[in-house]
Amino acid sequence: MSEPKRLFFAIELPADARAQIVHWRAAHFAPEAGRPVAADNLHVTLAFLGDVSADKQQALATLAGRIRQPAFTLTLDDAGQWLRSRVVWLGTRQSPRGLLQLANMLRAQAARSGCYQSPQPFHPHVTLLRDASHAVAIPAPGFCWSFPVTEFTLYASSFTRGRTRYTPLQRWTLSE
Ligand code: 2AM
Repeated sequence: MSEPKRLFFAIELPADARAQIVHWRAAHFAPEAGRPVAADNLHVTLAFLGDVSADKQQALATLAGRIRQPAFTLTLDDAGQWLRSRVVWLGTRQSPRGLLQLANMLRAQAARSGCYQSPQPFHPHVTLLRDASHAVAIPAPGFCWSFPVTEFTLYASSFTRGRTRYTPLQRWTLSE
């Protein structure tokens, strides 16, 4: 039997947005502010699933395939720091309704399938820095990345040779 995989549903960021965000991050945060998340790993988590068996992965994928949701535009125009989890994040001042509906649906399916879901409300974000244990200055408003979200992705998270890697396993298209 195969080992369980650590899985999560997320929104991928377009490559040009990732490149611009990484550039902006380097310009605005000192190296000691925290550990930068690799450009390839920048994403918005929709639902964290934890360690999942192959059978449960299949069941969750089938449920995800039943979701009928319209595409939406995501605008990343907010940033902040959570000292408790020691992350600096990029977020959105106005969450599109489609994003909240999609996350709610995936989180409900995950909960019903027995994946623990945090009682904390969903706060869509892109983690930019980890281990940010000291308060950092957040850049003044004015930054903005906006892109259409036309699909969502099931990712596997692995940790090998000291590096976290997120591997896309499967994608589902949102209706136009
Ligand atoms: P984070 O970026 O805010 O740390 C893969 O680990 C993704 O799942 C990350 O985006 C991470 O969020 C999120 N994640 C990890 N553990 C989680 C948990 N227990 N509850 C919710 N999200 C989690």
